[in-house]
Amino acid sequence: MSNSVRERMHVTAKPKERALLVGGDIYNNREAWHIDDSLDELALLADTAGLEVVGTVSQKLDHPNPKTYIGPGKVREVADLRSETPYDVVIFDEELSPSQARNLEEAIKVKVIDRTTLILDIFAQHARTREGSLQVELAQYDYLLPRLRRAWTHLERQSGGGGGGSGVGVGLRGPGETQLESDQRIIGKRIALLKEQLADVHRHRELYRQNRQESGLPIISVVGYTNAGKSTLLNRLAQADVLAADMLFATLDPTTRKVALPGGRAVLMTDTVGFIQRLPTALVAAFRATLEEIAEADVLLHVLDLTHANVEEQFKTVIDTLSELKVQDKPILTVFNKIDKIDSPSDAEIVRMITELGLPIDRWVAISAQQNIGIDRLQTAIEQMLMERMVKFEVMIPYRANELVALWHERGMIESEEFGAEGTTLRGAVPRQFAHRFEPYRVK
Ligand SMILES: Nc1nc2c(ncn2[C@@H]2O[C@H](COP(=O)(O)OP(=O)(O)OP(=O)(O)O)[C@@H](O)[C@H]2O)c(=O)[nH]1
Ligand SMILES: [Mg+2]
Repeated sequence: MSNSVRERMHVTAKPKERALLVGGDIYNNREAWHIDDSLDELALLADTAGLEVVGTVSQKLDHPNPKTYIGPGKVREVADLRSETPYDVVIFDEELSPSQARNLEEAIKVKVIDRTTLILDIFAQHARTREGSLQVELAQYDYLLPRLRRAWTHLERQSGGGGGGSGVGVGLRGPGETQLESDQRIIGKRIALLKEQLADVHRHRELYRQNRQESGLPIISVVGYTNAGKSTLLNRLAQADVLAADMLFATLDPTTRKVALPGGRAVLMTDTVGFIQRLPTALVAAFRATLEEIAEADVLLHVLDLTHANVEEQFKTVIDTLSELKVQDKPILTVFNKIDKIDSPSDAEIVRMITELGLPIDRWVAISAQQNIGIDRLQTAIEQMLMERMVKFEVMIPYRANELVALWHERGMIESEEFGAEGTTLRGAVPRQFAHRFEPYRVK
């Protein structure tokens, strides 16, 4: 689990572990992604984790086989394939039960992991902050605990119980393996400790959050599918330097930056972990505190890669995830990104593309975060949405209450300002949460 181990894995030129991908095309699963798209995404995940994908196998199924997920014939086919196309690990595109994984490993005689383990592994590699690392470790242990017997028997057979041997491969980079029972006890303790430490971190975060709310600046959360361009957009707007990279889950830890809008107002903008279809429940649970920050936002920017073949599926996945987090009713501005990749990106062409998608979208803008296209329109749209969340007022504030004038300047919009004998007359709008403080001075 140490960072040095992880880092070493990336710099050495050790041959990559070879992975065979397996997916079940479940009949009747209409909500789901098309099997090929899902397997393409799994290949990207494998690639991000540093594996080399050597092949893909899929099977049409009425329902998953309770023992081995895919049918027994297919299991044999996968095992036989190994002499022709050697592989070191098999990755299933579905969450496997502990017994399914065990049966599969016995039949195929190679390490078998699932989509969830792979995602957890990528998160472990990408976590940078203490909170991020604690959350991932907790999710890994939670996921691993019921699967421990399998990990133990598997390792015992493979490397004589040392757990060393072929090194820390994907899916094994988690907790160590000594003796099963004491392991379970140790892991139980470790989970308790992690939860305590996380609670501590969250108390700090709570303080930080209070400060932020007292700063009174509007909060904008940038959400969206992984690799849509969220960090690139934040970097563009805030001249920040968040890591933006062509890989899945480049960002794990939330970053907040102050962004000045052209109208003179400042907002706080938060970039956070990207979503993905079937985000493992263990991760959602571990990252809940991080994700719950989205609930604080005044406006959500939903960044979508308009040029992605699965833009529709990605859109739905994000909306579903937002509903799970109970923030689907927040004002959302949909930001179609990467329009520089479109051949003739005339406004008409983009409107046609977006209309054709037929997504239930209220408001949107099209931009290229990377090529700096449409950023001014985006800023105007953000200002407009914030404006709608404000209350119009005309007030006469006596000089003795001058701090309210300062507050208005900082947070409100001013249409006119006149200085009279008794005080300042202001016309414009202020954010809803401050309205009660101006109410006593209303002119009309
Ligand atoms: N062509 C093009 N590429 C873009 C644009 N915006 C972002 N990208 C690229 O898309 C990839 C992902 O960008 P990120 O900003 O890391 O995406 P993200 O949404 O933060 O992704 P995660 O943090 O992994 O969830 C990077 O390679 C970016 O350079 C754009 O407007 N046009
Ligand atoms: Mg990012």
